[in-house]
Amino acid sequence: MDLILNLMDGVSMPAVSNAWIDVYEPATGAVLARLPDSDERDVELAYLAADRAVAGWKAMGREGRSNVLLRLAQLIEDDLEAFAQLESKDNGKPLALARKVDIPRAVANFRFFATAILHFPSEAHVMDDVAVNWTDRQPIGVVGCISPWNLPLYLFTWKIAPALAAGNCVVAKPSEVTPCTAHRLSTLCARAGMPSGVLNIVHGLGPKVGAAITAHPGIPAISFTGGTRTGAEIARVAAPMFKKLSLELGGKNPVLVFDDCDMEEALSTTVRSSFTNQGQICLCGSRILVHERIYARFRDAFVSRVEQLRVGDPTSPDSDLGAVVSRDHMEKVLSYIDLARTEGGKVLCGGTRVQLEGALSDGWYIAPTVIEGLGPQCRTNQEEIFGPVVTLQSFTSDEEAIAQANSTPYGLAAVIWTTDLKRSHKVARAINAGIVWVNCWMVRDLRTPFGGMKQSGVGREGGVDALRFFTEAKNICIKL
Ligand code: TXE
Repeated sequence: MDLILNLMDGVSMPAVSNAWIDVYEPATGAVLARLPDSDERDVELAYLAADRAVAGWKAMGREGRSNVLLRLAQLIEDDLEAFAQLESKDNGKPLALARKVDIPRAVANFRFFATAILHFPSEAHVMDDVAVNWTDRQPIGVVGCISPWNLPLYLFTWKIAPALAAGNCVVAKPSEVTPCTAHRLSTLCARAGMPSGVLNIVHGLGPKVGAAITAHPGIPAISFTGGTRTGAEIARVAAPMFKKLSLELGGKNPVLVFDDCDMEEALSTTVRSSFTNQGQICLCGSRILVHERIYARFRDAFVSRVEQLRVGDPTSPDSDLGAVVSRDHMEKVLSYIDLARTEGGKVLCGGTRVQLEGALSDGWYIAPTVIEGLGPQCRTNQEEIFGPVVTLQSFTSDEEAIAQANSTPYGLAAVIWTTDLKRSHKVARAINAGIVWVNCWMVRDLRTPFGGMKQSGVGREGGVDALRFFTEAKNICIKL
């Protein structure tokens, strides 16, 4: 049984309570590891270690910090296969996906911000012969990074890389559901030359450890990715403390398929945008809106492709979908499929738990599910399901498609399929979402602002947006 340990001031250690929480393997339902059941005492120890390390880490300078993060990236890349196997085991996602996306992207996150910090500009504003202003961007100090279970190492590093590059020290909390790769990363920090206390990882439950980080008076900035409800709770605590907040929350993303689209491209990509990572990516497209002229053709072709998808052993190269992340989440997703039926939806394929054989018989698998016959305002089309479940709806005009796309409390991402350039500009600008893809999905340039509006979050990650979040801007005005 693997023991996950906290990283405290450069030392791997259990929680002060010496209590433990079980971590499960979604593919089999078996206990995979045990996790420290940390609490506010561990958060305080982590904060003190980070606070002690701030001056030294800042004094290393951008180049010094960049070299540490580049070495860490290389150590992860050298160990990619082990990280990928661990991520797949911990999250239930196909091993092929962890190998191709999750771990390479964690490496890219460190490399991107290790170099971005070297080019991070300050501005100057010259007031004729009166004065010159320059913007001094200093690290905040100790920052909190709280991450979810769907892309564990990918999103954990998406936060800590810019925080560290900018010169902050970090108190981080990965999801208690998928702690394994963050723990493996913690064993590489010293080898990368990262001084003790620069990165501290406190494992445990959100309402205990995450809440303690959020409420800690010495941690003035919190970067969070997770559910909208949790984001609201974090904001409730942090707002009266005037903390800086970056909240990357849920989504209910529309895919708009116009009748002039490249049908083959739209079909093959929409299968991916619906079911990659078992639909557990906040950027997945869960509401597919199709022009009525091509609705039947698209629906029939889409369903027949979805029926070909194989749900199976995450370690098998033949599996397109693995297991969803937990029993609770499986039951939540299945309850939404029941709700869809109750609301009058017609399940065109999937709609059930998948029972595998042998050691996998207790795993948490759901068949990729396509539902039609529901209106835009029903709960199934308003609430985030965050599993392998999509709905199909039709529209008759650009205006109706835009109205449907904008008809939920979320505003994270959207996909538009059309070959009409003018329409793509018009519709993309009319959709209330932070990220809009046209004729593609999940094409990501790390320099771009990443995040959503409405109940999908506050603030943007990525590129200079992340470096500006993790620094304080000071305007210094000097008389000429
Ligand atoms: O979220 P939770 P989950 C969304 C996705 C889905 C959810 C899945 O759409 O809705 O996140 O992640 C900690 N104070 N996104 O279920 O429960 C918890 O321990 C402080 C959107 O994990 O919110 C975990 O570490 N922390 C996103 C983390 O918060 C608390 C991409 C997230 O847990 C806490 C990925 C509390 N009171 C998922 N309670 C995007 N937009 O990019 C829990 N936590």
